[in-house]
Amino acid sequence: MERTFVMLKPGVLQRRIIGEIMHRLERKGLKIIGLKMLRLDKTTAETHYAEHRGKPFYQDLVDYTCSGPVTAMIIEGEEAIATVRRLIGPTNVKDAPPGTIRGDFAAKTMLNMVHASDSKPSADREIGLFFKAEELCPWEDGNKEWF
Ligand code: FUP
Repeated sequence: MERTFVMLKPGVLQRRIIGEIMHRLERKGLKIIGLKMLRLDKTTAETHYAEHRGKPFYQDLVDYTCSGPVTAMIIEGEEAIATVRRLIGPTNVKDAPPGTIRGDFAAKTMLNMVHASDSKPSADREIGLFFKAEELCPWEDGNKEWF
């Protein structure tokens, strides 16, 4: 079992598709074990995207991420990190095939709807940045034989 961090960016809320995106994760058989809405301050957004500091899109990215509430989730499942990344699709929305979240809903890479951790170290770091230990809600899965 693996845990990953997923953040629905402000555009998901603006477009009223939080339910649609969560539905895609759930119907794959992934488990939501942490969930909250929050508005990021600049420091948290800069920490989250620290690897991109200095790149031409960095400031716009931080500003966009702080422009409205985000929906933060911890998702659990077998190979959850890679599975969620596949459901989301490539960073560049022009490369994102139909059927992926970015392929279906995003027209601009800056506004590509969803962030998901790309590795185990990133997942651990991002879960720690966004969630306190007591905010996690692990649960037993009665349907696990199906997935
Ligand atoms: P991802 O892990 O797929 O979210 O992609 P990155 O961490 O490489 O990029 C983070 C965010 O920066 C993307 F979601 C959108 C933005 N970005 C751009 O706007 N232009 C780029 O060329 C690359 C990333």
